[in-house]
This record gives sequence, C-alpha cells and structure tokens, in this order.
Amino acid sequence: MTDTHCPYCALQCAMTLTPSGGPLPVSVAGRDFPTNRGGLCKKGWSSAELLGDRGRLTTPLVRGVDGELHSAEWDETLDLLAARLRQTADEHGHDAVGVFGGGGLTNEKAYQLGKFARIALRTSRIDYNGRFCMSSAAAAANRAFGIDRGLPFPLTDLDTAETILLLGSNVGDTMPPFVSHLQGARARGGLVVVDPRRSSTARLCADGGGTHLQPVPGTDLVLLLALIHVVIAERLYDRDYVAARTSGFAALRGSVSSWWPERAATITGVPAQSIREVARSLARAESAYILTGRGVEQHVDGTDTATAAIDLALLLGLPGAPGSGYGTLTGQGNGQGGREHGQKADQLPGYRKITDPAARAHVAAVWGVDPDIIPGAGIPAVELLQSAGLPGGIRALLVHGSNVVVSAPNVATVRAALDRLDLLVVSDFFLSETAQMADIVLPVLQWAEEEGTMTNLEGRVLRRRRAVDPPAGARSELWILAELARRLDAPGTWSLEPIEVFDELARASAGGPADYSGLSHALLDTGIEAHWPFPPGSLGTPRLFTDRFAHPDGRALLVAVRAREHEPPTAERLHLVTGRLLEQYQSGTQTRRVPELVSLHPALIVQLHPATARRHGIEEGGEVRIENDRGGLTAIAELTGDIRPDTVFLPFHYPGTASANLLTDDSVDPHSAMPEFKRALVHVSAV
Ligand SMILES: Nc1nc2c(c(=O)[nH]1)N[C@H]1C(S)=C(S)[C@@H](COP(=O)(O)OP(=O)(O)OC[C@H]3O[C@@H](n4cnc5c(=O)[nH]c(N)nc54)[C@H](O)[C@@H]3O)O[C@H]1N2
Ligand SMILES: Nc1nc2c(c(=O)[nH]1)N[C@H]1C(S)=C(S)[C@@H](COP(=O)(O)OP(=O)(O)OC[C@H]3O[C@@H](n4cnc5c(=O)[nH]c(N)nc54)[C@H](O)[C@@H]3O)O[C@H]1N2
Ligand code: SF4
Ligand SMILES: [Mo]
Repeated sequence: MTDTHCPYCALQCAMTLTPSGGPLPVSVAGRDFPTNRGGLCKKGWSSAELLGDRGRLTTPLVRGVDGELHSAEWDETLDLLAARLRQTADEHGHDAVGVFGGGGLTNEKAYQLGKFARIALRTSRIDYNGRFCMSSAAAAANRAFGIDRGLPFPLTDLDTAETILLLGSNVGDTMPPFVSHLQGARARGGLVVVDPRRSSTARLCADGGGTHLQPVPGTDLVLLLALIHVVIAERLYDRDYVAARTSGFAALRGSVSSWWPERAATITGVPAQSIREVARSLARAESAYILTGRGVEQHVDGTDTATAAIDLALLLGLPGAPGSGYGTLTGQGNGQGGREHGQKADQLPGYRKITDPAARAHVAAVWGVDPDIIPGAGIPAVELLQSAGLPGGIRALLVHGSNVVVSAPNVATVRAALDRLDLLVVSDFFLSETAQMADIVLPVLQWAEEEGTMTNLEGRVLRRRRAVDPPAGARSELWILAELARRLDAPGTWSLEPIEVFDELARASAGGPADYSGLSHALLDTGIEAHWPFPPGSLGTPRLFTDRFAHPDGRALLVAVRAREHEPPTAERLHLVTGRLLEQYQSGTQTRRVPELVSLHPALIVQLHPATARRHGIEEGGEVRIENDRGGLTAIAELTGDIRPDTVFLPFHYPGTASANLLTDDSVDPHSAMPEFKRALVHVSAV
C-alpha cells in the first residue's frame, strides 16, 4: 500500500494505491486528508487507468527522413539531441533554444528544469503553462500583498465561514471534494457565486443556499468596482483595518466614485439591488471569504480584476483576520510549486526575482556558478511560442508537461509557429498532440512511478510516492536533464535522486518568499503539515498575513484599477466562454484515454440557451458551427437554460479541429501576460 496524492488538480486529494491482481497494477482508494476528507472525483477514482497500457510511451521516438516517428535508443537520441541543441546555440545564440514547462511537474522537476535552462542551455527563454493559469492572480497578489500563495490559509478555514463570495470558479466540476468546504456558508445562506452560467457550483446557491449573480462575461471588474463603491459609500468598510494595515485608500476611493450600482448594472447585467445586497452581506458577516478562479482571471484585464477582488477584501478587513480572507484557487496539481522554483521567465527558485542581484548571487552559489552566467528575464508563454522560427525568436523548443497545440490561445497560430521550428522536443508519457508534432519524443515517468513533492492550493508541500515500477524504457526527467547537462558540458551537479534535488531546492529557496529550507523528504514523510514559508526549525505557516503583509512596510497595497470597455455582443455575435467539464482534465492527454471518463462527452459539445438556439435554428444534439476571425469548429448542441442567452460555452479538452482555442484571443494582460481565454465573440449557426 502506498499513500500518495491524485495525479491531477491542485486539490491534491489524498489516495492510497494498493497492488491489485486485476488488469491494472493498483487499485485506488480515497484517503482521509483535510482537503478531500477521503473523497475523490471521477478522475481521481479512475486514475489507475493511466498506469495500464493505454498508448504509454516506452522508447524515445525520433522523426526519420520518411517523416514518421521511429523508436530509437536512449544514448543515440540524447547524443543527437545534445548535438542539435549545441548547433542551434552556436548558430543563433543561446536564446534560440526555448523551454516550456508545466504546473504538473513535481517541485524537483520544475526546479531542475529551470536550472537546466539557465546554466546548461544558458537561455533566458523559459516559461510554462502556469502563465495560462495562475499568472493574473499571482501578479495581483504580489502587487497587493507582496507575496503570492494561492490560499494564504488552510482550506478547512472555509468550513465555518458565514459568507463566501466565489468569483469565476466552478469547483463543483473542477474540484468536487472542495464543495464540502462551502457547505457551512451554504447552510447559512451565505454562498455567493458569480458566473455567467448556472454552473454546478452556482446551483449550490439555490433553495436558500445563497445568491447566484450571472454577469455578462468579462464584466467582473465593473461588478467589483461597484461592490467597492457601495462598501465605501455606505461606510461599510473596516476603518481601523484600512488605517492600520493598508495604504492607497484615497486613490482607491477616488477611482470607484462613479461606479454606482445602477451604472454597473447596465454593463454587467447584475441588478443594482443585488450588488448592494451582496456588499452589505459581506460587510455584515463575522466571517467572510472572497475567492477567485480562472473565470475572472483569464482575461486581458485579469490582473486588475483579481486586484479589485483583493481591494474589496482589504476594505472589509478580511486578509489575515481570523476566519476571513482572500484566496485564488490554484488549478494544476503543482500549480503552486510550479510557480515558485524557476520555470517562470522572470524567476529564480524560492519565488525570487531573476533581476535581483542578491537573488542571483544566492542561487548562483547553490548552483556553483558565477552569477553572471545566469541569463536575465525571458519572455512570457504566448510571446515565447509565437516567436518560434521568427527572426530573434526560438529555433528549438523543449516541452515538459504541457500540450500547447491544444491549450494555448489562438492555437492555429501556435501550431504554425511550432511548424517553423528547426527542432521540437517533447517529454511526455503519452503521445500528446504536441508530441505528435515533435522531432524527438522522450518517454518520462508519471505520477505513481516517481518520488517527489507537490505543493497544493494551500501552499502545503506533499509527498508524491512511487507505487509501481515504470515500464522499461521510460526515464525520469531528472535523469534526462542530467544526461543532457553532461553532454552539454554544463557546470553544476545534476542529481538523479528527487530526495537530493529537493535538498538543493530547499537551499536555493532559503530566505526567498517561498522558503522551503526547513523541509526535506524525510521530514515530510513524518506527516507534518508543511505550509510554506518553512525555514529551519519552524512549524510552517498555515496562515499568512496575521501580523503583517510581505511589502517592506508590512502593509497591503490598495490598488486603484480601471475598467476597460469591451465590444458588446449583438444578436449576431455572441460571447464565447471556455472552461472545463467534470470528467476531462485540461488538454485531455490523460483523461481522453480513460473510457469511463470519455463516455459522457465523447465529442465536443457547446452549451447554449434554448432561446438562442431557436433563433439560429439549432436543435438539441444538432451540429453547430462556431466561428470568428481566427477560426471555426463544429460542436454538438447542448441546450440549457443555465447559460445567458448572449453567451455560449465550449470546453477546451478536445484536440485538432475540435479545439476551443481555435477561437480564443491571444491578446494578453499587460501585467501578467495572461491571454484572453474566457471571452471571445463568435457567430453560431446550425450545420
Ligand atoms: N474537471 C477538471 N477539473 C480541473 C481541471 C480540468 O481541466 N478539468 N483543470 C484544473 C486547472 S489547471 C484549473 S486552472 C482549474 C480551473 O477551475 P475553474 O476556474 O473552476 O474552471 P473553469 O471552468 O476554467 O472556469 C470556471 C468558471 O468560470 C466561468 N466564467 C467564464 N467566464 C467568466 C467571466 O467572465 N466571469 C465570471 N465570473 N465567470 C466566468 C465559467 O462559466 C466556469 O464555470 O480546474 C482544475 N480542475
Ligand atoms: N480555451 C481555454 N484554454 C485554456 C484554458 C481555458 O480555461 N480555456 N485553461 C488554461 C489553463 S488554466 C491551463 S493550466 C492549461 C493547461 O493545458 P496544458 O498545459 O496543455 O495541460 P495538460 O493537458 O495537463 O498537459 C500536460 C501534458 O504534460 C503531460 N505531463 C503530465 N505530467 C507530466 C510530467 O511530470 N512530465 C512531463 N514531461 N509531462 C507530463 C501530460 O501527459 C500532458 O500531455 O490550459 C490553458 N488553456
Ligand atoms: S478533485 Fe482534483 S485532486 Fe481530487 S480526485 Fe478530482 S482531480 Fe484528483
Ligand atoms: Mo490551470
């Protein structure tokens, strides 16, 4: 029996894997743990399927002169790869080699990948899929609090809340066991869900559970400015807290003065009275939380929207107060740790800034290199991918843990960009759609085949444990990076052991915002609760901000933000919102292989309102064409009164011609470089 955590999302539900005599090597059982209380969702329950033979990669693949991928030996593949990387750097400079990481990698792998990019490849061109996920929330939290830990409190703190304002998150589908933490607020009628769809989470508000606000997509910033307006105009804010713990109040007050609820109602579609009531109920509550998800963050103004949510929380005196707070719900399994250890274009391990000379000196000393050889800040994901094959752009790309030809915005242009590369290398355990385009594919270890650590949505460091032997032929990413580093004559040490890489990561993080220096695999194995920062001798930090925020003056910053104008929908052009279905995970590389998960939605569906369908001659189960300037696709109509009539919803889990990202916009947020995944304008028609 092996105690570990789920391979998928950031809730990191605890599970026990037991060797089974059946067709799959292990059976899965939920295990009691504060985040999941023994519960698992369908994806967790069926995760052992991933360990069966479902097209698992077991040898390196190299594209031959015939244009096909062929099995190859490890040694010759790595020799070839190292030679091509050297050649690319010699001919076009170090920055011609790019690295794209993922928030599903363990801390150890994420750390080693960042180090490999900086001192083995000497490239600044590294970024990762967390840019598509947490970057707006991270930018907002860093700006307001001076630190970014998704939930600065344990999840179980929510259990006793009186009011919870949940903006743009559908945990009912995306983290089902999370719902148990909303039940307290729901029982008190205090659950407020903001979503253009009556999602499974919004349905929890029915029957006295609370309030569902159903705004026009992309108008949450206006809604939040109006909530702030009411809180200030009606003097509902916590004056002592604002005076003692924040700065920036005067500018904030000025910025919301014209956002009276009636004006906001015309833009958001949320009645002015509802805005007033929600503001008052938040202010009245003894214990209140404000939480944000991708629905409000994945926009060109996502950072400002998350900032407004934080402003509201600060005015109400929530962050750091007992039984109250603000948090963002991190998505990927290691979405939190993945943004702390150096995969991000501007970061070094420990959530340090790559531009900070002291941070560079500290990390260089741990790596055993001169700080001058560490490159400066790189470029964020969308720009990195789009630069492929262009002058000054990357010519070779190593992808670890992302399926960008499904999940990146405006994906037709990303597919074209990858086609321009001289060399695409994908490490994966399955032949993802991105791997199908690669020149070299390297088979790596997955979840239950490896040791390591993950940091969940509460900033709690967890042990991932090996329960089964990997197939002969697959290799750990630590091994691959070490072998390449050796062939590239890289400085530094390249351990193959997660336990040792963790110790090095811990040293590199010492003194940084995300300080892991008091942790080790051995300590984690004792079962301690390990919320970072965790310096030596500490007991960890389940709750941040109880005394001070992380800015030098100890105060949180209230930031005045402005709403921008969006093009409104018309009878002809509807809002497209994209997101998730319960039974599929991300680009679907993993979950599309599990028959019981595929059975419910075998093909792409589009949700639309019956009135909208009628207007366009669309019937339930019929084929719908959805198009805009960027592209088009066909989906099966799922009619539902749960969505606004001006809005359609597509999940993004499907590849090829069924990819929702054929329609999404790659314009990015100026602060976070987050693309606009959650709002596009489209035409729909019956096929
Ligand atoms: N089943 C499943 N679970 C997952 C994942 C998965 O792929 N599948 N992925 C994991 C990851 S990486 C992440 S990041 C999380 C994401 O978790 P969530 O943030 O919960 O997921 P989404 O479905 O992307 O978006 C949530 C909701 O935002 C709403 N929304 C869209 N546009 C707007 C808007 O403009 N305003 C508001 N207020 N709401 C809007 C959508 O209707 C949707 O119901 O899920 C994690 N869990
Ligand atoms: N339209 C639209 N697009 C979106 C979103 C949206 O809401 N709407 N959401 C965005 C968000 S929040 C996210 S997080 C991204 C996610 O999208 P992706 O980055 O594509 O994420 P995954 O599908 O999880 O891809 C992970 C890939 O890496 C592999 N993998 C898993 N673990 C490992 C590992 O340890 N090592 C290696 N080498 N490979 C591994 C998996 O098999 C899979 O092929 O999508 C973004 N795209
Ligand atoms: S909620 Fe997330 S962590 Fe829990 S079982 Fe489902 S996918 Fe796994
Ligand atoms: Mo995500």
